[in-house]
Amino acid sequence: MPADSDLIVAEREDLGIDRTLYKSLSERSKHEDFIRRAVDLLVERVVFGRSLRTSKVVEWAVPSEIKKAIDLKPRDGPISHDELLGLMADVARYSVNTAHPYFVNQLYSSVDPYGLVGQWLTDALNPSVYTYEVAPVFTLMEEEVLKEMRVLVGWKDGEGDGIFCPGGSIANGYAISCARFHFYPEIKTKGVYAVPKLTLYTSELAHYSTKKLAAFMGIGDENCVLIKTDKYGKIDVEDLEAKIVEGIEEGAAPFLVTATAGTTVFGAFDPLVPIAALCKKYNLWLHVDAAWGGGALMSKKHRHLLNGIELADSVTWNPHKLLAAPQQCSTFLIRHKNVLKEGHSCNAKYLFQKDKFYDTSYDTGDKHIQCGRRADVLKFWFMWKAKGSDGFENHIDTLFDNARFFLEQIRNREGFELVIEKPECTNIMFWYVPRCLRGCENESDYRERLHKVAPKIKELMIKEGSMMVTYQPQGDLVNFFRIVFQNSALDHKDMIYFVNEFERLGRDILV
Ligand code: ABU
Repeated sequence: MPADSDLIVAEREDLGIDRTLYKSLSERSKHEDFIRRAVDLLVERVVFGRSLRTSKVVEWAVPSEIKKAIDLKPRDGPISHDELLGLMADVARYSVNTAHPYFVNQLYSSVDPYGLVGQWLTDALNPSVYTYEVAPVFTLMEEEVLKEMRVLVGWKDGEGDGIFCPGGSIANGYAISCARFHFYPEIKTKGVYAVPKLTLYTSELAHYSTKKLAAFMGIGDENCVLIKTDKYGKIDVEDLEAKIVEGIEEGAAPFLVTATAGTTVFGAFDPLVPIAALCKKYNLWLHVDAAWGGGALMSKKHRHLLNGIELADSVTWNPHKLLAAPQQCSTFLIRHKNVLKEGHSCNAKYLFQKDKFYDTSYDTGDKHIQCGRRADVLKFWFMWKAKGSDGFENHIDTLFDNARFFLEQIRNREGFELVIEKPECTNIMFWYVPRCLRGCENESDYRERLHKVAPKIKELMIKEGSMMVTYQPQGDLVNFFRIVFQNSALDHKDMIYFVNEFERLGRDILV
């Protein structure tokens, strides 16, 4: 009597589909043609086809259209290689074209050619970076890359430790965890019941992750105290000290300040030197969230923005942001050598056996809260090899030059109003004022009407696919655009394109 699996094979062969293709191994006879055609599709239609300025940034479709265009439901039976290639094309077609030069919507953009190949190599090798025995090259590569990043931060000889994390939010969470363990090591065994009421401090314009992770880690988001900012979006150091003192007087235990080097919306850099002085005075851990602005450390011309970062206890730096590494590539760097390991290790015997035949100090996975972990280092290392530090410096200098050029273009152009006169990073914030609102600034409903402009322009740009730029309100400010530059393939002509495109889409809208 044939086994069930043989029956299934026979049944599917009737339909012309080889049912043995469920086996998870690439075999030249079965997969070579498919893989080569898939790679060809990726190279031609995704990589090169989607980075042309003449193509659309997005093929907008409502959910029902995408559901109709792509059979999203997993099915009982397999489909053919030709059908799979068709699905690939459909997925690409309806996905946002983040490689497009006019995708300037988020704090990441472009698909760097070397980063992409590095990522493909990572995926083909499919490592999980927890032990040296399964990821020898990546373990050593992480050590070198993270050390070089610590040198750029300014810690003597690159001293300390570091890890690649799944995103900047988690890196900011590691800062909370490490700071807490540093001051209260009993937290690891006894939990939050054994420590005083902890408070941490960050600016009202900081990334929400510090608040979120404070909640996640049992500190409570109300104990993440938000500090006022000035008109540039920088933390108000006097308010910071006042709030720390207030916390102490109320019997709380302040332990951490998270300063930001490149805030998410305004791109503001907090004044790190006076913040570090306060941290020293009150014996607090200083973490710098440089997820966005960290890339500026690679430029002699712009690294002054992060003056004082060398005084930090820890730093978040996401190469997938300003340095344009592919998603995702986030790091947490720490000046204290052993805190990550001592604060997080669990010594699972099935992974981190101490009696292995090699130097098990290279089994670095136990200092992470993750177990399985992608090798996000390779794409960044590969980019660094391909471009050199000099290439990254040119990249950063180009971004800042483009941002300044764009700023000067809109500064005196009718219809454009700057939110921040002198933005520090490569995000520029502005309102676009259509003709119907010009001269109405003193009317009572002006702000309400201006608030409606950005969503309307956004809808037009998305439906045409001509560019993608995000907008948001912030505090008392009604909706404004934030255009973000981190693709160094853009030039001044592109900056003029953006300005003209805002005028074309927005000039005559009615609100
Ligand atoms: N850290 C995520 C930032 C999201 C964005 O504004 O692009």
